[in-house]
Order: sequence, then C-alpha cells, then structure tokens
Amino acid sequence: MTLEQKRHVVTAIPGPNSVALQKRRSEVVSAGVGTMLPTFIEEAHGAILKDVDGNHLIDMGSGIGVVTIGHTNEKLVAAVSEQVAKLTHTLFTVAPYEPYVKAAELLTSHAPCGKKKKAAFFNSGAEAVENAVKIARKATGRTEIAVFDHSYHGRTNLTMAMNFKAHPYGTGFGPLAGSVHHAPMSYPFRDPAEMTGPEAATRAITYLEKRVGASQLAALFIEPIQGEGGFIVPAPGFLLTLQEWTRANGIVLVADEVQSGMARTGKWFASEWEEGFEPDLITVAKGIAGGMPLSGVVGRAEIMDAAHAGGLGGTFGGSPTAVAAAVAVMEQFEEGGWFERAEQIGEILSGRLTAMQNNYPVIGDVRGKGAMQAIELVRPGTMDPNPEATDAVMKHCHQNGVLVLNAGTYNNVLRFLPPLAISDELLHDALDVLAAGLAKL
Ligand code: PLZ
Repeated sequence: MTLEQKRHVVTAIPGPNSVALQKRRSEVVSAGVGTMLPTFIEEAHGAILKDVDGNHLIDMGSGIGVVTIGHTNEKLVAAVSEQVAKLTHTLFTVAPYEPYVKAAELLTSHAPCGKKKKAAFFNSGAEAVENAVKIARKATGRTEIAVFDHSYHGRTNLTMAMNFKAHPYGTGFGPLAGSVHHAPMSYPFRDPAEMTGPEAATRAITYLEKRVGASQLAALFIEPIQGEGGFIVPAPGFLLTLQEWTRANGIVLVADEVQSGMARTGKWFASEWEEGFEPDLITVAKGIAGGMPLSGVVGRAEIMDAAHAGGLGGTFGGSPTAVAAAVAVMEQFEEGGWFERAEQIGEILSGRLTAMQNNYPVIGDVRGKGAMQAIELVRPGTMDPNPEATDAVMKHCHQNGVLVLNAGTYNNVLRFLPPLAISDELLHDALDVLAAGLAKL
C-alpha cells in the first residue's frame, strides 16, 4: 500500500466523519480510555496518517514510538501476511515455532548485556517490565524494586506503582503493589547547574541506601532516556555510576528501553550512548515489531535462566505473527541505513528546535537523541512549567495536520518521535507548522 507522503488538510480536524464516529464511540467505549486527538485514522503509510475525512496528517509520534520503521513497511506487511496465512497460534509454551527463536537470536545478538544472552517474549511493555521484576527477584532472592522520579513503566498493578505520576495512571486504582521505591533522577534542566551525572547518581544511591538498603534490592529500573517523563536525558556518567553500584551490591540493573530502544535514538538501544554501560536486563516493546503487539525481556543468560521452567509465559506472548514482524524489523535494521537516518532526523530536529528556542523564550530546553527529541516549555524568563502554552501549540499542530505528542511530569513537554521513514521535506513541513504555532502564542 502507498499513500502520497504529503500533508493535506481538507476539513476541520477532527472532521465530520470523525465527529460522528466519536459520538458512536462515546456510547460504547469506556470513558477511562481517553484520546488525545479524536480523529479516526483509516490507513497509514510511511509517515502519513489518512483520517476518515480524507485529511493527510504528518505523524510525529509513531503511535508513541511504535512504527519506527514506518507505517505499513512493505517487508513487515509481507512477513506478517505470510505468517498469518501459515500459522497464527500454538502457544510457544505448548508447542514452539521457529520465528520466536529467530526473533530471540536477533534480539540477543544486539542487546548490550555482556556475552551470553537470552530472551523471552510477551505482549506489552508493562508485561515485559513485570517479567523483568519476576526474573530479578528469582535471580537475587530479594524483593525490593527501585525506580526513578519521572519514570513510566506501565498500567498494570505492579507497574502503576513504578510510575512517578499518580495522576492519571494510579489515582483511585489502588492499593498499589508494595516493595517499590522511587529515587531522584538526573534531570539536567532542573538539577543544580553544576551537578554532574556521577553526583546525581550518588544522590540517588545515598537515598536508596538509607531508605531501602542495597542488600534488600532485587532490581533497579532506569529508562536510559525517559519517555513519558519528557525525554529526560540523564547527565553523562549517571548510568555508569549506577552500574558500578548495582554490580558492587548484586542488584539487577534493568534498562527499560520500551520507548527508547530499537533504532529510535540512532542505535539499537539508547543504553549504548553511555560508553561502558551494560545493563543486566533490557525490556523492549513498541518499535520491535512495527505495530504488532510484542514485548520482550533480554539480558544476561544466567539471570534470564534463573526463572524456573513454567515460571514465565502467557497465552499470546511472542505469537507467530508478532515475532514474524519483529524478525522483519530487526533484519531491516541489520541491513543498514536506519541508525544513520535516525541521526540525520535528530540533526534536523535539534537544529531547528534550537533555532526556535533562540526565537521563542517559551522553550526552556531542547533535548533528546536521534529521532527522540523534545522541547520543554516554561513561562519566559523562569523555570516554571508552561502546560497552557504546550497545549496551545499542540492543538495548533493538530488542527494543521501535524500529529505531535505531549509528555512530561508537568505536562509541559512536546516530544517528537517520527517514523524513520519520514522524508526531510515532510519533517521540515511539520517543523514549519510547529514554528507557526509558537509564533502564535
Ligand atoms: N515502559 C518506558 O514508554 C509505554 C504509554 C501509553 P505498554 N509508554 C506509552 C499509554 O498512555 O498507555 C511504556 C514506556 C516505557 C513501559 C511502557 C509500557 O508499555 O506497551 O504500554 O504496556
């Protein structure tokens, strides 16, 4: 399938057909399932979404970093079509199939977790995080879990407790799971100006040592670049200092790369940007299967093998079509060009966003790596978060056919994570719309 790779707005957004569908939807779909932009999408290709009113929108979010390889990527569509006609389900723990093994071979060969690695597949990012907790507890014989401020790890009971933000993720849904401890993150934009990565790590370590005790901790979870928290990139040396401490204390270090992994930042994993950083386990999802539901835990074999046979699983985890999609994605990454493209996109994004920051003092910070970039909006001349301006600029983009996403603990971050299939022309067009939205403030 193809779609002209051009922005084209023919109705109000949302248009009349979307408004009618939204009405139908509100009758039968739970109010708890929110929607950022109530425009119903009919089809998509590359970096273009076509809605039910014929509008062509530029996708600057990839469904929150999922269709990194581009919408309806041809090789992925072919692989999934072939697989769906051949075998859709046995349940891998009942009777296995080869594509699961192939996906595990590809994933283990690229995960930066030491020499001998193993993997297991699940459905969602939250499920991968939950399984990493199980594996780390079994491997260490300990119970306690540490996470960072501004983190996001999912919507299940255990992962709700691992998120930083109570609202909207946890409020009213308790009691939340226990044995989860939050430590201060390295947040260069908001930390004291002179604070280094190792100093920020020491702050977190001291907190955890006093509050929990290193010997009690099974695992420390860190997003090497925080996603929902607002693309917070920790200061250099932060991750490495944490690793020295987890290694010295027998704590399993888990990198949650659900959002940052799989070519998004210009490498297989964002962890690789910190030289020498080798997490024990990595959780993956989103971009690994280009839109098919798949997640995984990959990491050091001796830790992955700590779980007893029968201890890990689930009916749909690593289903044949999902792992076939993952194989198609990872084989294309191996073929080359994708990481370079993510870096080029990053240069265009950071160059233009920095130029906008010089023009518009509402932009307090520009940050990110590769095709994972964001701006944090403040009240000009202060550090105060500016969620109103963020919302206004986002709405301007939406109305003009550019799907951008917000993020951040203070709802004051606009994040950009386009499909890597986006052309320079489309990217510049989307950024022109963004600049016009900032000018309008
Ligand atoms: N870990 C780092 O970014 C999902 C949430 C979308 P699931 N982030 C998008 C929403 O509002 O529900 C995420 C993540 C990181 C874990 C997860 C959870 O992944 O596939 O949504 O369960």
